[in-house]
Amino acid sequence: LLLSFFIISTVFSCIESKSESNPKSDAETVEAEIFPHKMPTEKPDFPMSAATERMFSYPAPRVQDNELFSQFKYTRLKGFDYNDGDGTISRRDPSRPILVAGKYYIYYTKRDTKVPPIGWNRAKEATDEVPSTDWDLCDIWYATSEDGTTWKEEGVAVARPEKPNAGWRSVATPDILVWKGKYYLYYQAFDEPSGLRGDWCPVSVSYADSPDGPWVHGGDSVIPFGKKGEWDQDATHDPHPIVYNGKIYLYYKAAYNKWPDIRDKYAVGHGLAIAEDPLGPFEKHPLNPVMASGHETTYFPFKEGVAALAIKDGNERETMQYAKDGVNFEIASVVSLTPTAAAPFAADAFTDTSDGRGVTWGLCHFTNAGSPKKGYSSMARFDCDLSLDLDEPSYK
Ligand code: AAL
Repeated sequence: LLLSFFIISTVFSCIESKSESNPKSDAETVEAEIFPHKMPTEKPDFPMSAATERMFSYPAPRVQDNELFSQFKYTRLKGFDYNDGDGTISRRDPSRPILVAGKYYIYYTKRDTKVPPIGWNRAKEATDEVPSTDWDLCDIWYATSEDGTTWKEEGVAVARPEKPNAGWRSVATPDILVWKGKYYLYYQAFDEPSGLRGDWCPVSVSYADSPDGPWVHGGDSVIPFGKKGEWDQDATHDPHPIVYNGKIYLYYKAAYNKWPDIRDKYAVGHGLAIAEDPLGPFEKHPLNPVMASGHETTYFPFKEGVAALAIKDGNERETMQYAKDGVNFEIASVVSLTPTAAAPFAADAFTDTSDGRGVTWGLCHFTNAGSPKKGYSSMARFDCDLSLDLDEPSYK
């Protein structure tokens, strides 16, 4: 490590001495003496190693110091019971919290089954009472909080409809949109036990005049599947809307070849579907997928563009990304111990801002994947510093 630091320092001082020509002010001289090895902002024109050259493709020389770098602190939530972790109760994939009349609201997948899930690879054995995966046989519940840590579970928001309506097998993984004084929940609607042919499901929407409901069914297959052979032909997951450029930007994920037999060709992409009305029609962006890494979706307004967190899957796993136009994302920083299914509180997610302020906390989930017999998830809070409004960086 010391050796590589020495080599990098030498390269930088060499770069600097080659690019130096203007006389320095006193302050610059002092700074240059204390910090002699400053990274030049322009790429110099002489031979460099691949690693040194690559440093000029990052938006900032030191990704740890830029605004889209953070560490993450986790806190156990109060107010939720999990039957002593026997796997029969699960809460996962929370929506982003919204603040209404002094109370935060979240919506999430809840499973309350007689037995824990048996696993996607045994999906054929799933019954009306035996779930295949953690998100099989679920309903969408909601909870409120005054501080984001202690929650009160209020009840069901959207229940599984009667067979054969879309989502009769399970409704899961919701997220929320606030638009013109109304509330819209987008969620995955399963018509078969997850794992049977993959994790196949489209997205449905319900809406309400109040965050407490009642929720009215507003449509199914809101984001149309791609044609056969396309990356999102069988699944649209993790719907995640923000308001941007006066429209609804609905980001979503498709995991193709996820299960069961072509796992070596598994890949994940995120798409963008845009609409002028929350009930659609949603038009897919021609450059989809707009993100080729990341498991669940996490997008929020940042400056004039959109920031995203890519976790878990893909070549760019564990990165924060930024797109000035909400479409063409670039790596902004590399992060670790990232929140799974992150749902940050973004006060300006739905205000159509062109000056997004970022986020400092949100919810996520942890999964007890150790034993398939006890597979369940619980929600947690994370705190971070991905905001432009903090005076003192707290988790850099
Ligand atoms: C999650 C999400 C979606 C998937 C499953 C439940 O991590 O990506 O919601 O369908 O796993």
